[in-house]
Amino acid sequence: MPVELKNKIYNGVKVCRPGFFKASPHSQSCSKCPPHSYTHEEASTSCVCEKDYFRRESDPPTMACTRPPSAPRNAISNVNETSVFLEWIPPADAGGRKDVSYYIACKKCHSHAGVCDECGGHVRYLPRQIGLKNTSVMMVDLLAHTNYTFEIEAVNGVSDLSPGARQYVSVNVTTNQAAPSPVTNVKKGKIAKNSISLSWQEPDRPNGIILEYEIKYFEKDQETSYTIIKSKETSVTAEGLKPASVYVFQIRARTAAGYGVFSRRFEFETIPVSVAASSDQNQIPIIAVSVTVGVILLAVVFGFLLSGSCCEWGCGRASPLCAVAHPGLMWRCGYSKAKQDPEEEKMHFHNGHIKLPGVRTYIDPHTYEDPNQAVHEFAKEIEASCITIERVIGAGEFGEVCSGRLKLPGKRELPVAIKTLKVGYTEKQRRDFLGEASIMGQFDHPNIIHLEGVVTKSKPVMIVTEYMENGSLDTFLKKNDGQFTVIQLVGMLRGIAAGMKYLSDMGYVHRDLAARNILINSNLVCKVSDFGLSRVLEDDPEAAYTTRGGKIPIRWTAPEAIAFRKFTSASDAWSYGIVMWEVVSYGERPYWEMTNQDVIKAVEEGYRLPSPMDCPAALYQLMLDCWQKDRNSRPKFDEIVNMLDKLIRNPSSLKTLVNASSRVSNLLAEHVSLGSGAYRSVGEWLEAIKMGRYTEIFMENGYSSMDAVAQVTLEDLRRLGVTLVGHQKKIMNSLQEMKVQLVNGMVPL
Ligand code: Q7M
Repeated sequence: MPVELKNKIYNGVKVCRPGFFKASPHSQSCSKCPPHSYTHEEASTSCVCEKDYFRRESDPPTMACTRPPSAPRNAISNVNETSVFLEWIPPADAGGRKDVSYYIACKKCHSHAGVCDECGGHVRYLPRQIGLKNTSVMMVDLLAHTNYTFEIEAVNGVSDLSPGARQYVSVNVTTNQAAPSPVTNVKKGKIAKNSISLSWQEPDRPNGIILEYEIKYFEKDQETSYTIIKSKETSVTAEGLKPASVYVFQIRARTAAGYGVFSRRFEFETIPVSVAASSDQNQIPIIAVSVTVGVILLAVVFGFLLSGSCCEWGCGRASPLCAVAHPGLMWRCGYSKAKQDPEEEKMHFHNGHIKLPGVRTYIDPHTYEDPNQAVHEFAKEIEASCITIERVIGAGEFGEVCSGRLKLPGKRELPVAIKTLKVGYTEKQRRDFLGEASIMGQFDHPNIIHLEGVVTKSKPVMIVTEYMENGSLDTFLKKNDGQFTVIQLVGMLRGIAAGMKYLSDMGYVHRDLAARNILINSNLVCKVSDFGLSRVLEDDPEAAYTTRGGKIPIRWTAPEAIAFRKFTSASDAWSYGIVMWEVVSYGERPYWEMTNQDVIKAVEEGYRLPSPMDCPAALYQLMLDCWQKDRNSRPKFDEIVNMLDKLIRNPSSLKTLVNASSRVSNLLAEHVSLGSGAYRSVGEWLEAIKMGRYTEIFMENGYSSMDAVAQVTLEDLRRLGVTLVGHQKKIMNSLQEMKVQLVNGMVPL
């Protein structure tokens, strides 16, 4: 029955009954109140929204009342230095509207006190902070090494009308190390005929302690020949300039994270000779003397270099000695700043190890005569009373591994992992145990396990590190098979690569990079560590490997390291490729159950692991690049980090997956050896698949072993006279099956 008929008619005008309304007296019919609205009166011109539902002024009265959306879901973050990428999926309930957008609130949190402030105006949001239509955003220009909380709030047209709580999901992240931002404010000081003095302010975001500034200058339009001076101060005087000439200056700062970008160009002009003071008449003899002294100095330093150069030992670009190795360059790059600050550019000698300013190099604790000195050089002594041990989580080579809490005076209590040295240890065991702390203590990077300190003054002796809630990455991935987005997996890999870049920059070769040696925390941040012989209680003893005991983790190790112990950052890059494979396959064992001997042989013959299931083609390509036989062709860790950053910034590049059919053949293609498979001979195999009639033809044509048979193609079968399509299929399918079983380590009995 039509709705209007139920409403009364007075004087020929319809009056709507409760539950119905008529927006205009001219309209003929009454409409039922739209969803989530009601009216208890007759003759209503509109309906009232139910509790917690609203109508915007611009919503027509016929439209349902709506409510604010629920919170966005599954927010994930990816940190790249001081940028954070957030992605989420839309709220489960859009509130009945189509105009859902997102708003990002940013809070900066103090790591120890746990209080947060608004982020302030320095943060940039791409594409914007408010009214985001897409479900992702990037924040740039954050502070380095800072904890941030981002709240992603879903809003719609009626959010403003609702007094209810905001609906958001929050994400905590810690930014990483980053180079300093550019110097922006440069002022000229005293200007003379041959010199210009400058001063500037520290960059807005130093992102660390500024170690020095580099000042580059050149005569305008003569950019190809420039001078660089270095200064620890925020002022400098450039000398030896031509009178009445315009010079262009650019300044950049350096921290432990490296150089920032150069400032914009600042131009200043020296004054003409005529204006300059008359005292300059004495210039010629001064120049003559300086040139003579300069030449003598050069000769001395050159002699020193020839008699035992330090450059091969790895001076960074900041090294003055490397610069003098090229005297031509020295002349232009003249480190004239040495005059201004005799401290700078000096090399520092450190326990007999040469340490260059700004070039952090790992020092092997074994080079210390007294290992106790090494440990106290690199690790903080913690008082045992600051530590509470809570429970045993694993067994180490030297004693138990526990979780607990560390409360240092004036600091917030931290969860920690504690490795203990069991009672009754020998002096060598104590040395080896603490040697580990001397290594870890030299590293400071968000993707390297952080050493809090050591307890050596009381017993038990302990090594205390930060606590990683999710434990080791291989176990964590196995437990959460298939649970992460590709971006989350790439984020994990990015962290591991960043940690490895740091270690390789420090000159440290890991030698046992594997998912079992990566720790993962509750924010899915991965940190490189080295469990050595420690393992989770009740774990399969097979899973533990050691490089310290001289054993080599074959499946993870580059061929040159297995063959002649050539362990380098390039062999670490091979292992990194294996870790990528482990991560994408959620903790699968590389080469499955193949024996170590078979793995070595297969790899030597050119076989590589096939792509894991659902693996983005770009990731598998990167794995294959890491597994190049020629170690110099493998990507360096900085290239790996850059590559992964590109993929993260452009997630659609991860949509192309390695296609299913090429997955297996990648490993096996032409070369698989079926010799160790189920069949001892070609005859036995063909008999088993009821193709015994072809045995003779196979044997006569050189397919006399299972290894040879592995190479057979459909073309070959036709050539051999296997013309029946059914037989071709039977043989090719059987071959493919054997290959798959081999790759999967499931050789049939
Ligand atoms: F940084 C590296 F990678 F370069 C490096 C690290 C080089 C050389 C040595 C080391 N040492 C190292 O990583 N030690 C280490 C210390 C503690 C390794 C792991 C732990 N560890 C944690 N932090 C654990 C943890 C754990 C945690 N849950 O936070 N070891 C365990 C474990 N949990 C051992 C067995 C079971 C659970």
